[in-house]
Amino acid sequence: MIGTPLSLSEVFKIANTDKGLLAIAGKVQNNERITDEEGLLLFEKGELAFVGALANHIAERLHHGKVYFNRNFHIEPTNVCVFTCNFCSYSRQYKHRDDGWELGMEEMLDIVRRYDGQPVTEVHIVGGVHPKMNLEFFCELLTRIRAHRPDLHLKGFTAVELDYMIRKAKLSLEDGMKQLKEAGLQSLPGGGAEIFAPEVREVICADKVDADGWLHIHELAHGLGMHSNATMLYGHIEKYEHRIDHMSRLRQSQDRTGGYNCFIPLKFRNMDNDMSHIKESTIIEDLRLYAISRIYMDNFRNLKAYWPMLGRQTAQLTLAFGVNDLDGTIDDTTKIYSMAGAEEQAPSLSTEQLCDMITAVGRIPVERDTLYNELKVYAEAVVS
Ligand code: V47
Ligand code: SF4
Repeated sequence: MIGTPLSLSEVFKIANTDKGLLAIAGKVQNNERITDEEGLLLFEKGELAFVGALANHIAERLHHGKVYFNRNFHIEPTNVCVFTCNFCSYSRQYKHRDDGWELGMEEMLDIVRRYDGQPVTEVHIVGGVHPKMNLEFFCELLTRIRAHRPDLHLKGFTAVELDYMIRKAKLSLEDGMKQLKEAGLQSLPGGGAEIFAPEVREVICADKVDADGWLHIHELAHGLGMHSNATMLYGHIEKYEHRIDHMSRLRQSQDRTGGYNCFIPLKFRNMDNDMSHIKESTIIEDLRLYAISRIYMDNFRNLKAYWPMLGRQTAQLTLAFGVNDLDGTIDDTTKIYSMAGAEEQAPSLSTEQLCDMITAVGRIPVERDTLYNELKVYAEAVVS
C-alpha cells in the first residue's frame, strides 16, 4: 500500500537539516498558510519524500482517504482555432480546416443522445476557437442539451473561448456570461490558464487572453453563481518562480471569490507541436509538483490528477502525493492529450476500473457530481 502517511515527527526528522523546510512542516501541522518564498523553497529543496508526506497529511486531514471521480463525457465541437499556442498538438488553422473537424449542432446533440439512459452527470464542452462558431450557436447548443437532458451538468468553454466569443458578439463580458448562464451553462473548466507570467505567455501562447483576462472571466462567473476549475500547464520553459506566481494569483483569486472547485496541474506533453524539442518532465518532478500544489494552495479543497493526460498508473501514484480527485470516466470523448502523445490513446474507464484504481492503493472511491457533492461512497477500501 502506498497511502500510509508518515507521522509529522518523522517528517520533521527528514527536514532537520534545513530550518526553512522545518518551519514549513510546522505550518502544515498547524494548518497555516505558507508564503510564496516558502513555496519556492519547496520547489528548490523539497525532496519528494518530504513534500509527499506533508501533502498526504493535508489530503488525509481534508478528505479522510476519500478519492473522487465522476461520470462524464466530453464534446469537442472543433479543433479549428484562431490562436497558435506553441504547445498545442490539437488545433488546426482555419485555412487547414480540412485536416480538422467541425461538428454541427445535430452531431453534437447525437453525442448527448448516445448517453440516454446512462447515469452520466456531466458534459464537458471544450475545443478550439473557431472563427465561425459564435455565441449564438453555443447558446443554442446549451439550450438544446438542457432541454434534452435537464439532469446533466453543463461545464463548458475555457476563458479563452469565452473571451473570444463574447467580444466577437460585441457584448460586455458580464452580459455575455449572463446569456450563457441563461442558456444553461453551469460551470467553467480550468483550461487556458497555462502559465500566467507574461514573459512565459509571450513565448508559448502570445495571442490569447492574458492572465488578468482569464482571472476576470472566472471571477465574473463566480459572481454570477457559477463555479469553475483552474489549471496550470507545467514542465516546459517555465521556472519555479513562474509556477509560484501562477499559483499565487489563483490563491488570491480564490480568497476573493471562493468559486474554484479544484486545481488541476497539466503536464506538458511534447508530441507533434512546436515545442516538441522540450523534454517532458520526469515523474519525480510531476509528483513533487502535485505535492507542492497541495501544500501551497491551501484554499483549494480539491486537487485533480487528470488521468488521460498523466496515464492511469502515474495518476494512481499521485494519490499518495496530495491528490484527491481523478476526474471521470471520459468514455473516449477527448483528443487533446492523445494527439499530444499521452499513453492513453482512447481514454475511457468504467466506474469499476476507477474504483479498482482507488481501492488498490487503500483509498475510498466516491462518485461525485461536478460541484463535489457526494453521490455514492463505495465500500471501504480493502488494503492489500
Ligand atoms: O488549456 C493543450 C492543455 C488545456 C497540451 O476543468 C496541453 O476539469 C499538455 O483545461 N500538453 C485544455 N497540456 C484542457 C483543460 C482541462 C482538461 C481536463 C479537465 C479540465 C477541467 C480541464 O489543455 C489547455 C492546455 O493547458 N494542453 N495542449 C499539451 N501538449
Ligand atoms: Fe487553440 Fe486552445 Fe490549442 Fe491554444 S490550446 S491553439 S487556444 S485549441
